[in-house]
Amino acid sequence: MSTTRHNWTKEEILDIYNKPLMDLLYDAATIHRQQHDPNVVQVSTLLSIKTGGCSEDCGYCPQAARYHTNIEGNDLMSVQQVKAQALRAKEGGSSRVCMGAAWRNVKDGEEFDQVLEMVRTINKLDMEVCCTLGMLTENQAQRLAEAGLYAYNHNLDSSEEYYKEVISTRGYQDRLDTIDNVRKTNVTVCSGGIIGMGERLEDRAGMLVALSTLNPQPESTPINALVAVEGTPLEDQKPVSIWDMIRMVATTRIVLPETQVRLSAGRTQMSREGQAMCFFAGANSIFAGDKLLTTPNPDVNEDMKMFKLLGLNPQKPFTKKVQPQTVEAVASEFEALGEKPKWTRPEHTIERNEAAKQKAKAVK
Ligand code: SAM
Ligand code: DTB
Ligand code: SF4
Repeated sequence: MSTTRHNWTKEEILDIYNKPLMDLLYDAATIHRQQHDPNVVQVSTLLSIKTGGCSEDCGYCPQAARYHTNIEGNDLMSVQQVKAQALRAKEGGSSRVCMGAAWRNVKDGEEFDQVLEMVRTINKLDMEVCCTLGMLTENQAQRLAEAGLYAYNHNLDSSEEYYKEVISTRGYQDRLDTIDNVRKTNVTVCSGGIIGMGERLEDRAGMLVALSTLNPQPESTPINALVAVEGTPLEDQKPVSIWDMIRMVATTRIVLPETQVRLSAGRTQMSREGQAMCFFAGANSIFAGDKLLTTPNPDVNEDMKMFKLLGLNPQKPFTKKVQPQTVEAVASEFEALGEKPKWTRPEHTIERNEAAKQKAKAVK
């Protein structure tokens, strides 16, 4: 049985990543089978509950207000809209709903109260509820936990070094602090990253060092292939090769043996054969739904056909951890603190982000 280590070095991880592919696949699949049922894949449905207009400058993101992308922005969805979508997702075989908001951080007030009600509503449908809302204080994490949140997604996205080349409006430590705040509650941590942003292999390994050092390690780890969206600073990045994706998934499986490795953005570019190799290499979760947040994702029916072809079964909700109890708003033991936390704004200059911003100004 493999043991979970928190002291991996970048060199060790690079050695794994660069192994002959057959050795890498065999090692990853062996660990995968020791820790997980290899024929079960968890299905998460993404729902963009508030789209676009974000104040951050993340170089990969079509929802950053400062870049000119072709997305349709939306205010916060209603609880009823979210409930309807969650029911559809449940019928489609999904065990989890992941609600994403284009926010830098959560602010106490009406909108957050509405999100808490969404969490209560979906938990009562007996589905796992995940949120990804940006940075959180400990009090906000507690309130989400009390509403019945199962997971919080907050990605490290790259190595600490390369993060500075992609985002100038917040620092790596802000991400770690939010993850820490989630860890103080009963909510599970979902944290991973993106490959294909122009990073070196050392940065992919560096991100895995950072994730593996977390103790406990994240319960789920999304591996996104960059979707290069026109108008973003990373619009010209070349698509990630399937071999890179397979190597990254396999390495993640070895370094984070207990986590659920999620095939995330970029699946529309992957063949069924490519995805099958990722499942063999240790991926055991997908984002389902015809859309990710703003970009396309494979059709749900096509995914179910792929599951049938490969003999994969969708994971039942609350297989890994018991369902959290929902506390109603009136019975809450927490109050909104209205804190104004000091998340950092390093504001260093990233040339390609500046260029994309200037291009957008010229268009607008
Ligand atoms: N605003 C929150 C935040 O940044 O944490 C939550 C939403 S944000 C869109 C969630 C994650 O989506 C990011 O951390 C990143 O990993 C992923 N993402 C965003 N744009 C992407 C793209 N073009 N390609 C791949 N992944 C992307
Ligand atoms: C994650 O790691 N990937 C998802 C989810 N967590 C929120 C988001 C992918 C977004 C891809 C670009 C888009 O559709 O806007
Ligand atoms: Fe905003 Fe999140 Fe997009 Fe960054 S990744 S611009 S924080 S929505």
